[in-house]
Amino acid sequence: MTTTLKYYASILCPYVHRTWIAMEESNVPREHIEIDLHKQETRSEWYTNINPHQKVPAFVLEDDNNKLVVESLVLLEYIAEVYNPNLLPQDAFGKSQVRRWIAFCDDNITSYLFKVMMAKKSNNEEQLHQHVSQLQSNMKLLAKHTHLVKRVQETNGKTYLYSNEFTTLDCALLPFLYRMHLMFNKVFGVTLFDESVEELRAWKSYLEYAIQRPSFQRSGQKFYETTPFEKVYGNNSAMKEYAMNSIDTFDFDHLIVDSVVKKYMK
Ligand SMILES: N[C@@H](CCC(=O)N[C@@H](CS)C(=O)NCC(=O)O)C(=O)O
Repeated sequence: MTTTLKYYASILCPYVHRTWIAMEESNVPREHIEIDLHKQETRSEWYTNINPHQKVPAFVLEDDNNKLVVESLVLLEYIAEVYNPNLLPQDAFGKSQVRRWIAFCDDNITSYLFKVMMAKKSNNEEQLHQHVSQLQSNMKLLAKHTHLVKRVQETNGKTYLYSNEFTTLDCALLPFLYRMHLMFNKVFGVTLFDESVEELRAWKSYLEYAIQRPSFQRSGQKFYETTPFEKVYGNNSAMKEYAMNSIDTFDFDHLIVDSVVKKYMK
């Protein structure tokens, strides 16, 4: 098993967030190297030499000839296989279903964060509402197939997306669902979780429950519990820009919303 893993990350990035949640779930020992996305550090010569794809997240396996592992969904599989098999169901059918719904979410849910943002940026309200309604239909479909409404009722809201166990599907989707929830309310002025639709109520309940998980907190608002504040702050111009120069002033939601608005919508 790899003991020295270099983790190239950025607190702003939802793809990184997927892997950070899984790392916290699995207590993966690592060296965190924060990449400054606002300064396009992924395109720098030094980073390109490490990762020619010029993206975060990335793992470099120091004990294994500095091998490079990239792509957030591949990294989730890697973490599950090397560190934490409990992130996937134990049976082959269960594993196949988690992977199936991850693929579904990538095409039919997570992509809507960017679609809605682009519609808002071009002031196309009609397209924005079409995207929201298509997204809600896709969410209803997933809820139907995973029996989310029934499980939420049976467990009093203590359930996850595929089953009552937390899986890589939750790691893959939560960063995007959370950002959508924040952006839709604060920036787009639309309600994602329409209370009159039972499947969307179940989704809301799922999000509220899942984000209380320590792994979600420790990869977001409370990241400094496991990753030294200076590590992330030192190299992060967005944090400095929004004056989050201490743990007391750090506000994850504010950082996410403002940096997304600044980068994509101005
Ligand atoms: N498909 C990649 C996407 C990763 C990605 O797009 N990361 C962004 C930050 S959120 C990035 O590194 N962008 C830098 C750039 O494009 O130069 C994954 O799932 O890991």
